[in-house]
Amino acid sequence: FLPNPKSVAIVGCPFRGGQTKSGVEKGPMHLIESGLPQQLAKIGWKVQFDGELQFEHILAEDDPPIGNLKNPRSVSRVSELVAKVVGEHAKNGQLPLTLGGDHSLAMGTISGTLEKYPDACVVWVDAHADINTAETSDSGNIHGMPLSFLLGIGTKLKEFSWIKPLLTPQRLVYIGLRDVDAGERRILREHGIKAFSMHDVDKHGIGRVVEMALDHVNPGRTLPIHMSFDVDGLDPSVTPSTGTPVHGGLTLREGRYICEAIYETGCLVALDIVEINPSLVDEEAAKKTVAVGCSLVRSALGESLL
Ligand code: 6HN
Ligand code: MN
Ligand code: MN
Ligand code: MN
Repeated sequence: FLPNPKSVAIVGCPFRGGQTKSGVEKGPMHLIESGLPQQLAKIGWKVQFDGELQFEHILAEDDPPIGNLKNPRSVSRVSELVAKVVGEHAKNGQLPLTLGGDHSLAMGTISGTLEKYPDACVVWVDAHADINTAETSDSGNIHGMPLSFLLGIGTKLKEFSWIKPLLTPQRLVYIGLRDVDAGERRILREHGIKAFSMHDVDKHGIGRVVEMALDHVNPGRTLPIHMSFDVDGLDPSVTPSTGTPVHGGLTLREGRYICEAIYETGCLVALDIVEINPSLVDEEAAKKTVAVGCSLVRSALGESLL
């Protein structure tokens, strides 16, 4: 499925409305300014980047909570636009690389991918399951909920009616989980969704975990893969500048290994790197987190393959 010649379209999404900490909207520009497009060109990719998407004009002026959902209209409109842009690039035969921004954007990116590849599977790397519904969420932050919308779990809201719940539970797999809310555990169990926690990584090693994850969602390695990578899946010592850090995460090598192994399948069709917040901690931490973000993308696009 990898485009030939290798062609990537960078979709910069300066959006923070899925959570409450400011700064995550600056993630994409930091990745760009630290040289990500040039780095990808250097490893053989034709890179298209026409500037970040502009969201100001579609952010809802008046966006009171719906139930406990914060900024629901803004999140919905932004991800609807992202879905269109990602879908277009996929249809053009490019690999859409979405730079976040918070993880609510994945409603858009995965919708865009499924538009072109209805049978795509999703590899979700994260400390969190991001599968709360409006009913189970304590925070009301929609970045903790994108997968419930994509799977069609929970109350349907007319504000999100553009989302086609095309993702199925058996096409989703997690790696890196270690902070899963009680309601989310229930959802994972009820829907039989496969998750590899940090406990599994410690027990089996990352090589075996990625193999088991792929055997579950993509047994013959014949289906397209959308990888959605939340940098808080890595340990906070590796990616400190992120909004919801959780100790005990993946090492840099484990993170890069996941990316390399996905690239090696030849099935990668779309990639998200989200939740880098350069305004948190300090400048050194931000630099480090951005550099790690770039390295994950390069690994997913084949840098380490000899
Ligand atoms: N993320 N489970 C928590 C919540 O608010 O629902 C944390 C979500 C974090 C989301 O990191 O993308
Ligand atoms: Mn997370
Ligand atoms: Mn939690
Ligand atoms: Mn996430």
